[in-house]
Amino acid sequence: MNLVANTSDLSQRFSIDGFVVLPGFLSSIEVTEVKTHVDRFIENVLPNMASSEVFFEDKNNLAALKQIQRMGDHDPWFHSLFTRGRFRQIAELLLDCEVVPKNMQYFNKPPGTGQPTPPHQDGYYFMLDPCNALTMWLALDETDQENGCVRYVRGSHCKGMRNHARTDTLGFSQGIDDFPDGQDLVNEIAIPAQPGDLLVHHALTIHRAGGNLSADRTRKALGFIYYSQNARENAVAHLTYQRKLAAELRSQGRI
Ligand SMILES: O=C(O)CCC(=O)C(=O)O
Repeated sequence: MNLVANTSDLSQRFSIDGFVVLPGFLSSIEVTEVKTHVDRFIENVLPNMASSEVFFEDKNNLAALKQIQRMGDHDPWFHSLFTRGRFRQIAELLLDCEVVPKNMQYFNKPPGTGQPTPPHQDGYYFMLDPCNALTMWLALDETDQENGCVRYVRGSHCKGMRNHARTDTLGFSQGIDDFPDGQDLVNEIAIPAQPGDLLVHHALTIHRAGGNLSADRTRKALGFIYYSQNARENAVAHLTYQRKLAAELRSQGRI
């Protein structure tokens, strides 16, 4: 991709739509390299992580792994991918300032069991003031409506924060409680993706994803969360919520 030639167009589309898609952001060789490191991480690093950072659709089944938190904090290769180079460069371009790399995540929806991602705005989880942040979503598999591609509500980032309420979805504990309202579905767009495509959305953009209805197709992706350096996090409220949630999930035997 020619980053320099496309920068003003990208920024404009991001500010109007609340998301942008960068097809082929990584080459197939680069995707293979990332996937090799994901496999290495799962084999060598994941076994030493706290259960509050690793989620399974069925915690007795490694093939049902659905989410890993803070990969960059646990592994130098992912730390470097997250904090240097092209991903951070795009975040700084779209937020138009220096950024704080906050959380790098792995997402999978295992075939058959991968649950839908509830409609939400990431900013509700982030607890920022102002809510200036973005999430990148890097496809590692071919993704479509059958295996649960991401769906964005175009322009929703301009309409403020919606009410959220507790969900039963592991890894996405809050969802918009009145979704869909009148215009949500009209403005919603499903984004099929190829391995290496990068989707980027603003922290106020409403998004969700279907479950994985396929018999044998995984739906693997990496998420990169960057905050604007001008956004202040309510760190105490955030930590308190995370601890309460982890205690609840542990007492239910879900993590
Ligand atoms: O992978 C998914 O299903 C959704 C990811 C998501 O909601 C996010 O990256 O903010």
